[in-house]
Amino acid sequence: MLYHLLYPLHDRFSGFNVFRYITFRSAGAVLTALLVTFVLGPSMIAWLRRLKVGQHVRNDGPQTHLAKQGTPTMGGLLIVAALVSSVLLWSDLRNKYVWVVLFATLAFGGIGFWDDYLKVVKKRSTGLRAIQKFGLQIIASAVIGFFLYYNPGDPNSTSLSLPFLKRIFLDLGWFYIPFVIIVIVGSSNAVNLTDGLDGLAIGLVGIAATANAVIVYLGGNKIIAEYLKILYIPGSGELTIFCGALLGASLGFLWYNAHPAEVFMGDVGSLSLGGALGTLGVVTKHELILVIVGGIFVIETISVILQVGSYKLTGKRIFRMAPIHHHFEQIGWPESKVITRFWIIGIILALVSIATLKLR
Ligand code: 57M
Repeated sequence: MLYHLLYPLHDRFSGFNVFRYITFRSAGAVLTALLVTFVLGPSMIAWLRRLKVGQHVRNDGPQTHLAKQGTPTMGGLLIVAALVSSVLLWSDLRNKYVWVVLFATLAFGGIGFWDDYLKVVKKRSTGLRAIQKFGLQIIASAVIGFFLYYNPGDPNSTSLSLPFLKRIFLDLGWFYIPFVIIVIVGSSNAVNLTDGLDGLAIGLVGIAATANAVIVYLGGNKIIAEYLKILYIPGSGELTIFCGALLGASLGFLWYNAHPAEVFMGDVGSLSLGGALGTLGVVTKHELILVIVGGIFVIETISVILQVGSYKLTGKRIFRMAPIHHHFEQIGWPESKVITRFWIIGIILALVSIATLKLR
C-alpha cells in the first residue's frame, strides 16, 4: 500500500524514490512484521490463556512434554496477522504472485484454524478428520495450480527447473497441476509434523524465509537470472517482500515460542506457514531447491513415513519415536539441544540451496 501511496510522490519528494526498491521494502516488511508480533504478542497470549485455548499433550509422547499441558496454542493467528499486514503494507498490490501466496497463507491457515478450533475449543481430540483436512488442502492447492496453469506469468509456466542443471527445464504440461498439489500439501504437512518442539518449526521457517528471499530476489532480476542461468520469472522478485515479512513474523513469534514456550502456533500456524513456503517454491519455480532449503521438514516427514510403514508392515519401529525430533529426545538429548542442532543443519542446508544457484 505504501508503494502505491508514496512512490508516485517521488518527483515532489525525492526521498520517496526508495519505495521503488524491493530491497528497501523487504527491510521494511521484516521490521513491520516483527513490530506487529511484539505489539500484539503479549495481549494475544493473555487472550488465548483467558479463553483456555490450551494444548492437550498426549501422554504417549516424551514425558518431558507433559509439563507443557495447557500451554496456549493457536498462536499462529499472531504469525498470520503480522505476516499479512506487513505484506499488504509494503508490497506492490498489482503483483499477482503476491496474491497467490497470500491466498495460500490464508486458505491453509483457515484449514488449520478449523482443526485447532475443533480440537481445543470443541474438545474434539482428533479435530478435522484426515479426509476432511487433506481434502480441503487439495482443493486449496488445486485452485493455485489451475490459476498458475491458466495465468502463466512466463513462457515456462509448466516447466520445472532442476538444481545444478542450467537451462534444462522439464515441461510437465497438464501434470503441472497435480505436481503443484503434491508440493504445497506436502510442504504444509511437513511443517505441521515438524512443529513438535519449542521454536523448532518457526526457527526453520525463518531460515527458509531468508534463503527464499535471496533466491527469489535473484530469480526476479532479469540481469542476475541471466548471469546465473536460472529461470527468470517476471514479477516474482516482488515476493522478496513476502519473504521479508515471513522472516520478521518468524523472529517475532520465536520470541514467545522459544523454549520454554509461552505459546504454540497450532495448526493455524504450521499449515499456513507450510502452505506459504510450498507456494513460494511453486511460484518461483524453485520447487526442488525448496527440498534443500526445507531439508529438515523433508527429513521429519520421511522419518514418519518410514516409522509408520515399518510399524504397519513388521510391527517394529525404526526410530524410538517419530517424527525424528522425538527420537533424539528419547535417546537423551535435551529438547533445547535437539532444537539448536536442527537449526544448525537448517542453516547449512539454506546456504547449500543458495550455492546451487551458482553450481550449474
Ligand atoms: C503435529 N503436533 C505436536 C502444537 C503445535 C503419524 C504421526 C507421526 C502424527 C504426529 C502428529 O500428531 N502430528 C501433528 C504435531 C503437538 O503440537 C501441537 O500441534 C501443533 C502443530 N501441528 O503448534 O499446538 C505437540 O508438540 C509439542 N510442541 C512443543 N513445542 C511447540 O512449539 O513442545 C509443539 C510445538 C504439543 C507439544 O507436546 O502437544 C505433536 O507432536 O503432537 N504424531 C506425533 O507427532 C506423535 N508421534 C507418534 O505418534 N509416533 C508414533 C507413530 C509414528 C507410529 C511412533 O513413532 O511410534 C508424537 N506427538 C506427541 N506425542 N504429541 C509423539 C507422541
